[in-house]
Amino acid sequence: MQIATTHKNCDFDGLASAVAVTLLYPDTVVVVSKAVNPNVKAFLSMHKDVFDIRLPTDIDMDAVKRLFVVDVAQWDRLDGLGALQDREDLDIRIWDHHPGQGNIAAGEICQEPIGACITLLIRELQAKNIPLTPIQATLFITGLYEDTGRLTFSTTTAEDARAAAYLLENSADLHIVSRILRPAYREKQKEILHKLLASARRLKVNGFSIGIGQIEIHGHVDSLALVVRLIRELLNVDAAIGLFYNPERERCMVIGRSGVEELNIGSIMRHLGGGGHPGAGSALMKGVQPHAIEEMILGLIEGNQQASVRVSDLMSFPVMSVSTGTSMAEVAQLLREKGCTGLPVIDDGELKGVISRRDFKRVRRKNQLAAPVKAFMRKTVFTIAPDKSPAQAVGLMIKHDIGRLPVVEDGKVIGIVTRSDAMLYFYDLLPE
Ligand SMILES: [Mn+2]
Repeated sequence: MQIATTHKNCDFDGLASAVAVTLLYPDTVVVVSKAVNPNVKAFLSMHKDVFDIRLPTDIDMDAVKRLFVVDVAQWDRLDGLGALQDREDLDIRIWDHHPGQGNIAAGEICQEPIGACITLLIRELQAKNIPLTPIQATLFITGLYEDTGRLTFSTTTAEDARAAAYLLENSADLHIVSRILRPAYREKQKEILHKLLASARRLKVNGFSIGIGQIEIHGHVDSLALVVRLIRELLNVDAAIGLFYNPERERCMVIGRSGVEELNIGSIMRHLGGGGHPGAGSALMKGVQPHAIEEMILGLIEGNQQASVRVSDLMSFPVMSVSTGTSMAEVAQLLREKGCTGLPVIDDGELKGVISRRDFKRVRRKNQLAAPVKAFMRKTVFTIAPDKSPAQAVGLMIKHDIGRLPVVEDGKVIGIVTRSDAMLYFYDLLPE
């Protein structure tokens, strides 16, 4: 007997991937634990006759010769399959999109960073030309859309988008997808959202806007991640973090969502013993008070830029500059020659102002071109320190509507960062 299974709290990507395995390997039985996400539960109860899904307790574990694991590679995230863990004769094959995670020793493993696990299986289904029914294609695209935020999460790859195209060609029904993926927002979630919103603080940490809140919850509540996602949208912050503390059990569920690539929630949650993707993650902490957890998280976000790119990595240097006595005619020539839109004005290493192309609008008469730059430069200059993040540089440029920021250290201009430097960085074109 061969079975295909996925992580507990099965989501659509896990379910879709397990069902896809049965197309690649007929006579495989899909085994899903009782703990499934609420919308998966609703889907399964509607599609009872279409998909034959069994519980671990329905399976004679001794009869299992082959185990397919999808969307996970970790024994303790499987439910009710502990009996298989020490079986040496078991043939195991894994598909997963969480590289570097997991402890299941498999004969064959496909573990790649990609938006959804189902994409890895569609690759094989497509290569083998295995036909899909519209219902299968719809389930698969539901998993793909759920894990990629309908192809918007930063973890989405071109292959995910091609997989979506393939499923649409195979009659995946997007009306049904929208109904299935409708958020599980009910009375309980509304109550929690209101409480969390009331408790949430909006902070600026390391250049990121963060919404963080903590509330007590009693007993089990599902779809907390949905509440955190809504908080992020309502507060319009780069990342939202919800702490759900259960005082009776001294447990705190920490859930985070990030909308910016530079703030990796998954890595923060791994520091707390949990896990996740750059955009979404969670950790369950025991015996730690929520205010202490909150401090840890803010500390991690504060240190987040430590290993990543800083303004000093994108800035240009040495800085081309003019002095206050340089004539406007010379400045104009320099701007033309160098193809830049502005220059800092520096006397003896001291920043005096900035002159840019648009300041030439104030040059009305030709003879004004003989005047020194001092008369036309902007004297209020915004600068940035080299250890700030690119996000902070862009924030300043947007706020003050400026195209360049001199980078200043110990009172000296050591470089300049421009809007196009920042754009190149955000579009990942930073030279290696
Ligand atoms: Mn997944």
